[in-house]
Amino acid sequence: MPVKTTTDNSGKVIKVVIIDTSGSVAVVYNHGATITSWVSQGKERLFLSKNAVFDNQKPIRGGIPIVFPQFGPGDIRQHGIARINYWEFLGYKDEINGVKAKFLLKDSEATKEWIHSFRLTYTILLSENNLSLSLECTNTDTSPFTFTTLLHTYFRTLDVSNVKVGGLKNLKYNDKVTKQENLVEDREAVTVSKSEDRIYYNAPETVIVDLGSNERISIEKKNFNDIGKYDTSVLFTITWFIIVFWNPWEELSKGMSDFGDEEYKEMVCVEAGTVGEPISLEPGYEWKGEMTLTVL
Ligand code: TA6
Repeated sequence: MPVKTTTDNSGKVIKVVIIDTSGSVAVVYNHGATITSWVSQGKERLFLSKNAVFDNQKPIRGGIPIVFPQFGPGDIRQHGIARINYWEFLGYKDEINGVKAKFLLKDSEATKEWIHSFRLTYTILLSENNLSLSLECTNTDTSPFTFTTLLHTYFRTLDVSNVKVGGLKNLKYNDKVTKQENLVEDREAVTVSKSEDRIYYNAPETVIVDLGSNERISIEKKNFNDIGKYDTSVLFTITWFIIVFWNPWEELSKGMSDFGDEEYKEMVCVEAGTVGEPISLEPGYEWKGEMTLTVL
């Protein structure tokens, strides 16, 4: 059985376990449709804090939270409403290239913090070495809206001092720790030895995350920076492809109740999204962004 679901007393699907024939497993909590585990080739690839809270109030600390419709602080809560709301499980399909599961978040009383009408469809395709994630946002409102979105991936590492992220050299970035902007990365491999919070702009198609212990994962974007307008109702706007690089390090993580002591040594966030230029969507139009994680 490629998908196992857990329901609450009211019959609501609250957890979905997706299993590929190769033995890869992805676990999705419908609290934010957050992938909390991705086991590929027998190894857990994502970090999940031992203090993560599953109370349907706080976002889950770890896995792949969905940031939508706002990256960071702003008019609504930090990182938006998608990662703290219940998503409907739309079902799955056992396909040749893996198992595909779909989830849906629509505007409701629970999302009214963001005033717009929208549909957000999340498609997870799990296969032997890959986890492909696709977000489609449709403006079901009567007026245009803008949004930013990002997949806030927490990668697991045995030792953060061995992490090297390749593919960011020569990119412009803003450093949210030092508050410096328009810097240019000059390293072939970006490493972590202190609190880091950087936004790299106009990232390449593929970024390689070397997690040490011979574990490397590529982040391949598709459509996150689509340009042009198709002759259907699909508008692929010109968007920035961003990589956010974050590790709170010791001091900041100590201030987070859902971050265990020393856990900062076991994770690095390398996040794909479009948080530079907000995406503007006309009524009836749809935006789509895709990311594929591949174990190399
Ligand atoms: O992605 C990096 C970041 O924006 C950091 O600034 C930090 O706030 C992190 O996200 C975690 O945010 P959260 O709201 O999940 O604690």
